[in-house]
Amino acid sequence: MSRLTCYFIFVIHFYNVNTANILGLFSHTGKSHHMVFEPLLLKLAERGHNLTVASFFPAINPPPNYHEINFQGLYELRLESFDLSALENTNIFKKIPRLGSITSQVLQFQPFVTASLGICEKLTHFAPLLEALKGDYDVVLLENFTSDCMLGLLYAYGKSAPIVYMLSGTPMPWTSERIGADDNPSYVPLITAPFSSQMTLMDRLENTLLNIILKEWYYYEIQTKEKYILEKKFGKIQDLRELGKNISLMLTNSYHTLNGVKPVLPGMVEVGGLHLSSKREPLPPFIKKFLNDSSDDGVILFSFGSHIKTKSLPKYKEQIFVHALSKLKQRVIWKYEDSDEEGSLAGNILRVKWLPQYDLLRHEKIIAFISHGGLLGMTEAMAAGKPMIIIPIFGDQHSNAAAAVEAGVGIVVSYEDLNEDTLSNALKTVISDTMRKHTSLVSKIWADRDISPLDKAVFWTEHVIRWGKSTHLHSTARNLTFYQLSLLDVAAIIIFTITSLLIATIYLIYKMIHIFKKDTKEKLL
Ligand SMILES: *[C@@H]1O[C@H](CO)[C@@H](O)[C@H](O)[C@H]1NC(C)=O
Ligand SMILES: *[C@@H]1O[C@H](CO)[C@@H](O)[C@H](O)[C@H]1NC(C)=O
Ligand SMILES: *[C@@H]1O[C@H](CO)[C@@H](O)[C@H](O)[C@H]1NC(C)=O
Ligand SMILES: CC(=O)N[C@H]1CO[C@H](CO)[C@@H](O)[C@@H]1O
Repeated sequence: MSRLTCYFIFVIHFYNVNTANILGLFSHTGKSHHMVFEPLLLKLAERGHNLTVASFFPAINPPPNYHEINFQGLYELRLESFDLSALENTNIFKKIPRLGSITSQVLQFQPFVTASLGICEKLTHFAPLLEALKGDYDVVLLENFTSDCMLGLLYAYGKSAPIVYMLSGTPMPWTSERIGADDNPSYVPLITAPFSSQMTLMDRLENTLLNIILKEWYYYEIQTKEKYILEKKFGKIQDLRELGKNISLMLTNSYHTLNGVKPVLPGMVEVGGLHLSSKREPLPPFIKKFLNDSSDDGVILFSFGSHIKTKSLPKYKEQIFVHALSKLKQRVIWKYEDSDEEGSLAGNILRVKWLPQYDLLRHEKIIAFISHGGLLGMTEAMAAGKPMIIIPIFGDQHSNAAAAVEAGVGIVVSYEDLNEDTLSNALKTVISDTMRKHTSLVSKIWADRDISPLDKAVFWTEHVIRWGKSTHLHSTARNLTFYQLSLLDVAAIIIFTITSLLIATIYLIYKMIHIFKKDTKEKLL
């Protein structure tokens, strides 16, 4: 190819991508979800694309080619709203080993039904969104979590733009099958389950049952009800489960070094870490001073993230933390909303209202992280190479934690059975030299990639813009039925054939023995 052709191809290609009109639809109300995708949206804008973004979290100082539709006020935001005291006496099946685990994993999704349907109902009447849906777009970016309302809306408006699904964590039980990615429950733990990829027979039984139950739950509790809401306003629309198969690409906020190795397809791109910025902001002076004044033993960071209300921690549990932490040589910084502006210091523990988590994790004085297992915080700790104690509470946290343990960068401490001894032992391990060295090694492997996660997300989004609506990144597994995919029909034929042969052989042998016996009897007579 001549240099000139190259140049032209470059120009055409650049021009082509440069003019893309991008629609981003993010109707989830958790801030942490949006934080993952905003860097991609801003990067796409920086590359000259024309963005229209609908979300609950407007960007700060967006560029002129970044147009926003603000969902704020449509629904209550989930910021520091999760009340830990609700966990004290919930599920009545809790005491029954497997049943308790299965029911609580299904039940924890129930609040999402109300939220997703409530949002769907409001969105179908939200004029700014409906106005934006009239525009022409080259690609639509969607967050997928617990709703497919947007898919139905796009369908109702006859939008044929290709769709890029963004997952703020590892895939939900009902997402992999959309593009035909394998989620074989024998070694792919469900996002809600506390399993690593190595499961016992009973774990696999639980994992398999939940895999089936949650897919059907989603179909009947969410997709069918959302379809009903949409049809009230727009008339007949296609089945949302079918519409889900028309997406072109999935970006998942995970990376196998931290989240475990799972089968991925070309259409399932792991971009875990895309929200991390290499920029560092100066630390608040009082935190800086606290770090500076600490000894060489280092400091431990403790945060339950942006969604959990720390002060809802029952007093007796708070005391367990305080006792275990005050015995340490290390100092502790604890994110605790109910503290003074300048932090509340007691002994070696500084409680702060808010903390610049990633900046702190990268600070050389911070040696370990106590976390609830939120994926963003864990990704940050992984990037910074700091080992973690994980106290998973709900949602994907149990599986995030199990994967981190498998990777050797975390220790799980149960929230339900929290006590001073287990916590103290976990602290001892996590600040040990062995664990810190290993985590630092895994962190380097995690960071060693062909291309940065943000550039990767940009590349694949533009790939979809260039090649339009097509499913060339999917596998045909998505069109197979359950029995075809699990080869139950083939197994049936094999088992039938073998059994028939076996029966025939036994029958023949029996017959021959019979004839032989008759023969000898006749001879003897
Ligand atoms: C960019 O998007 C905005 C808002 O959706 C739209 O009004 C405008 O016409 C678009 N610009 C171009 C050049 O397509
Ligand atoms: C989904 O894709 C299939 C196959 O490409 C196509 O026949 C169908 O019309 C699409 N449905 C929608 C709603 O785009
Ligand atoms: C922290 O300590 C270093 C030297 O140990 C000193 O130069 C710096 O001014 C101190 N910063 C603060 C905020 O106390
Ligand atoms: C396409 C899609 O499923 N989008 C959904 C992703 O999750 C959010 C949060 O629940 C929904 O509101 C979106 O509609």
